[in-house]
Amino acid sequence: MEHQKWWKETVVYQIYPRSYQDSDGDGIGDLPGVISRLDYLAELGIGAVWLSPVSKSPQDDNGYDISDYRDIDPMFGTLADMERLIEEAGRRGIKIVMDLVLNHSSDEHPWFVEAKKSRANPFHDYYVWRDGDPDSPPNDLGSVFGGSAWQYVPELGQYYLHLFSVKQPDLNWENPRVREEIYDMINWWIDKGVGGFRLDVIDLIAKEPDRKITGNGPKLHEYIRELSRATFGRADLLTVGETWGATPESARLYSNPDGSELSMVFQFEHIGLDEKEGWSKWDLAPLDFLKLKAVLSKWQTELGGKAWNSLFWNNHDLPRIVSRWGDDGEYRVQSAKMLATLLHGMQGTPYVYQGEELGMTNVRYPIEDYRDIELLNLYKERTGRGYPHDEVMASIHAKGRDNARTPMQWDASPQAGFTSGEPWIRVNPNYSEINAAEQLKDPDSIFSYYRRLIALRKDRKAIVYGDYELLLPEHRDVFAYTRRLDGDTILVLCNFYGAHVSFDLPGTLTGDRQLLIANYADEPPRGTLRPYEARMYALQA
Ligand code: TEU
Repeated sequence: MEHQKWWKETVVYQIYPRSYQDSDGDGIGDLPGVISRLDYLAELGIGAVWLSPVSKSPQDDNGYDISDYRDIDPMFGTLADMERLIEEAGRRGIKIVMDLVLNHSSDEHPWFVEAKKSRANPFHDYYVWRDGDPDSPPNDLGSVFGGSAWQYVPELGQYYLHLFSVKQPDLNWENPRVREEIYDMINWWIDKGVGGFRLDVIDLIAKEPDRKITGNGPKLHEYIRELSRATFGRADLLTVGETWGATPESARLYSNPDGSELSMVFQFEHIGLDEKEGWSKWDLAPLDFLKLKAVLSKWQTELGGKAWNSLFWNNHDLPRIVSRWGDDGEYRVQSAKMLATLLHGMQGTPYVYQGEELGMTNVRYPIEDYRDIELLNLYKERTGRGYPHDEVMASIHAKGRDNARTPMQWDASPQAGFTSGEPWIRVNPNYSEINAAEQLKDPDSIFSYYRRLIALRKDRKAIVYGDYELLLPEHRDVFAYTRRLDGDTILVLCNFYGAHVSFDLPGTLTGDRQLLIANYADEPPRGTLRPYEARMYALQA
């Protein structure tokens, strides 16, 4: 059986602080706001909160551009608020997982301010510089947010590398002093009692820009092992790396059970399955369902016993899953519950992104109402290149990151109870129907369903540690699998679409069974499922 670990048995809830709860009426969520919602989180039953960055930042990329790693941005509160959050959460059995942005800093970080002063400055080498002429960048490496990844600084006659915005210069991990500074900072946070870290784009830190290698550089695992040894390796923390380029092979290194690297990584192979192959996330294609089954199952079996999966549909960069692969119209409630069952039944640590537990949906705003730098750059770039406005908006409505960033829908009062002021981004107009206050009272709500799913993990070890096996790989509507541990067999049956379906299970799985959870009140005839129906059973041995 798998090594037992607290972070395998828990469910993590991601909070995007600027959109969670505002406490002071400035329209931006903050730490006292999060503290005021800890009882809600305790009721849901989660064991850890991953907090998107709250460090000091000019907010060019909503906090993923950090100018002081050891202080809290005044918009979110103070260091004392952060300490209070760690303590108050701890009292409710919830650990705080911080977001570490180690690939780049803000250009307003004192290191970069110094680095830009001269080539001889002791901080110059903290970043990645190349000589060049004003109109010929070192090469054609592109930024994830559009345009060149190189920015010219005339006073130095040099370019610096920024894989994200120009205000996010890449740190130079080849410089041992950079690594030491980072380790000191992480240890400082560990001593404050955080429960773990999510490591932003950690697979980019070992880039070799001259060879146009960005992800998975040759020294990547060496750096991560050093990082772990110098910091979190000494404590029993949850560490999760964001790795867009992970493969099952590399994940077995990142998440080696010997503890030399990280607890687990976020892999994104399933996330790209509704894009035109070889294009970008904005170039839409219908989801290939058979491939989704194959990809998720491959990760289950290839990591089983050798590494540990993270399980997620959503985060602050992704559209809302119920709008994406469920049905946010007629079957919103059923499909949200089905998607939850499918994911939480697998082997790995589930992550719930704020509002997912309410079935919050995507938005369709006019361009003026969006705030995200990636989306706004895309709009400018594509309309500039002659793409029709409607086509660009269709991509934005489907995939824009602001879908996930609209304010949390707490209740039916103005601004969904998120703020008493003007929110930094418009509230989804459906908040009077979809909100936490309604769902807390309703035993059939999506919230109540998540709470039961999360509770189920706590009393069925097979859901946490059991071996996974996919059933019916060729079925075009049904996603079915088993989990087995020491004679306990769990059977998960999900209809991924909105029509009635039938299927045949292998004879060994058709005996007596006990229902653990389902999104319809009564049993369907054996071998059939209703629209978006999900059922989880324990099979009698
Ligand atoms: O995201 C990494 C990243 O590559 C994303 O920008 C992703 O490619 C994009 O959203 C998909 O189009 C991390 C953070 O999660 C993201 O919020 C930050 O903007 C980014 O790093 C830079 O720190």
